[in-house]
Amino acid sequence: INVERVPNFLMGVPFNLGAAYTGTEYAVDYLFGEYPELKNQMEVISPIHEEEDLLNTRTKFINSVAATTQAVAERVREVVEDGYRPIVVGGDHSIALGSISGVLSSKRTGVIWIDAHGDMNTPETSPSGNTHGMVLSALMGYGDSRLTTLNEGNFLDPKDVVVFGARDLDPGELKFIAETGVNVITWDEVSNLGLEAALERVKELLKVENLHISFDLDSVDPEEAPGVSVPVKGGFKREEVLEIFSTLEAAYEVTSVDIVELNPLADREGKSVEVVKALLHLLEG
Ligand code: Z70
Ligand code: MN
Ligand code: MN
Ligand code: MN
Repeated sequence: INVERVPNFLMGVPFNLGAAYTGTEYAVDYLFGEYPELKNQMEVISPIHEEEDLLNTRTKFINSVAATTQAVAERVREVVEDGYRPIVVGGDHSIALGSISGVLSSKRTGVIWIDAHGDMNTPETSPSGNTHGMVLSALMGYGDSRLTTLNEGNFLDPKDVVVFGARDLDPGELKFIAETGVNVITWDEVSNLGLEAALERVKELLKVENLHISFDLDSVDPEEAPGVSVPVKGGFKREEVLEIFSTLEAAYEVTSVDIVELNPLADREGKSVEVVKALLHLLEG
């Protein structure tokens, strides 16, 4: 634990238009209900709903996604300048476009993308048209210009990215990975290597000082944490998630974090919100 670390700044973004599913727009209220002290500690960023062309099926709700993530990016930029560490709780994963763009405007940062998915589609390759599946590619400069211009040309270098725990990659994403050289350690690879060795591999791959953790709750085994929009079989155990975060906190300057895709409508027995609480607690150090 780094005792000199800057204080956390908690932000909640109750947004769901990056995904095709209802639920994540209630995540922040749900979290406040389960964890009332948080109400005084977390700033809520209101989503911006723009007019959309609903016949556009390649990049659904893209105007709202662009406007909302822009607002997140601006707020994140400010809190970083003010000396805080932004912890952004969502909301669907499109909000990471805002948080990471906001951080990239002031410093180089590596990104570990902990997710069952790759989120590296483009409008051409996406099987769904949902922008939460296009975020990581947009941060590297690929995709619709309304998403790629947010970071003002401060694109993520594929070498500074590790996708960790993926177990549902689309054909277009596999092609993207091969062409760009993004580092990927799949869920199968983590299982074969063992978590500790897999995290060692992350340290070998990510030679950066600052690290952004973008954590999608669907990376967790749905048997342990079912509160996500599309559960995918397999995934990390709750204890493994905590081990991942503590290892990264010890190895890097973790300068920003996303915790996304909490879907209260699917969170039987409140197991996923417990994971969020445990992570917020761990990040408090
Ligand atoms: C698929 C797509 C996705 C989260 C689903 C799924 C993407 N690859 N991401 N749930 N969090 O539509 O692009
Ligand atoms: Mn995701
Ligand atoms: Mn996912
Ligand atoms: Mn799929």
